[in-house]
Amino acid sequence: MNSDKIFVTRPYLPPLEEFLPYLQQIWESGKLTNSGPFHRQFEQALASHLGVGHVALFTNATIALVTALQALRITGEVITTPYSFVATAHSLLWNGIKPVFVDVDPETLNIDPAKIEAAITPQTTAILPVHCYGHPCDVDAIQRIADIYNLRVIYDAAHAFGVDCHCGSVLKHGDLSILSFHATKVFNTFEGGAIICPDAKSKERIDYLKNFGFANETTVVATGINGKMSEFNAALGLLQLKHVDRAIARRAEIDTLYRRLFQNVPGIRCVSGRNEVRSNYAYFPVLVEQDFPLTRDGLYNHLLEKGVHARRYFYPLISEFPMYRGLPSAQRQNLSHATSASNKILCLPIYPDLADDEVRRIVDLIKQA
Ligand code: T4K
Repeated sequence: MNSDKIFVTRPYLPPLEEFLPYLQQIWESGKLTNSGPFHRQFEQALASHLGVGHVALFTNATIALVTALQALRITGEVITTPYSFVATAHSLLWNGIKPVFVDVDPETLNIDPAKIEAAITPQTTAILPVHCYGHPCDVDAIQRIADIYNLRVIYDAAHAFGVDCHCGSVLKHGDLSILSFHATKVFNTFEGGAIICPDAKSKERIDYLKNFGFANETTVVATGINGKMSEFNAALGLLQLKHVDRAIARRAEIDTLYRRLFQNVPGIRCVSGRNEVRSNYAYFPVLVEQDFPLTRDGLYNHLLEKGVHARRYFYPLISEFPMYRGLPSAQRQNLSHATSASNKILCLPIYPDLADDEVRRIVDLIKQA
């Protein structure tokens, strides 16, 4: 990777010498995967770090999402947001479920609870919202609707590691929440993910499902998949837990600096969450409004020419991709806020190693555009 370029993110890695003893243990034990000692330790340490009851580790968040839907036996139609990474809706298609897209709130860019009820049909079995950018959804409003219509709620919390809302960890809401530990996330294990489960029984079922459906050596109880996290990834996760609070604190400083530097820059609107008590500063999304001299794509290309690779998360909308665009709910007039945000959004670089001078350079490039 060219070192004078700045990318939207750069994975946080602990000092290599701190990881070597973990590797040595793996080499000595020969236990590489299938719920080994690091896997068990990491599950417990993670649950306590996040303040949640039960954690089932996964090889990535996409397989975790697919498995979560399978675990709850979700069928028919599921209400979700088009404003997300494509894995959110793909997890529905992998389960033979029809996605029904609902527009987002124009401020938070999370699913708008006020629009959910109108999308419910007799086939609806669940809601799959996303805590986009780690900004919590309106979890109370969503739960109220779910309770009235007897729907399950599965949160795609891929961005929401360590985020708290009014009543503690946002991961405690809904029936299940799914985290991603991909290299590009606030907390990474290279690749990885997890399902946050409310009780030991649901964790047990999920653990079977991620291990081909094996309940014991000779009994297969369901058409499970191989979603297990390896000892390598679990060991790295254990070590990363020691560093993550400091990494998030540095992200907070960068977020504050961006917001200060963008005060009085016409046409650049910083996206903010509404419901968080503790944030993780996973992304720094801005909306490039009409009074900015360049279009969003103009600004994206301008930055790219100067060596800054910002990203258009999330453009195109999921509902624009070929496997979704034929759905009635995918029509643009149904998704006007999501469509508008998708055409204006730009996620600027934010990661613990990003220097203040680099943040100033990025903002100067934007001001000069
Ligand atoms: N749900 C939501 C809401 C999600 O956002 C995601 C994933 C998922 C579910 C599924 O989670 P996983 O199954 O992945 O656990 C990235 C990630 O691949 C993806 O995990 C993430 N969301 C999505 C928002 O972003 P790309 O295509 O933008 O990644 P890429 O490779 O272009 O990386 C972005 C930048 O990060 C690069 O320009 C440089 C830097 N980078 C990246 C990698 C992979 C590094 O410096 N080192 C690296 O190893 O999708």
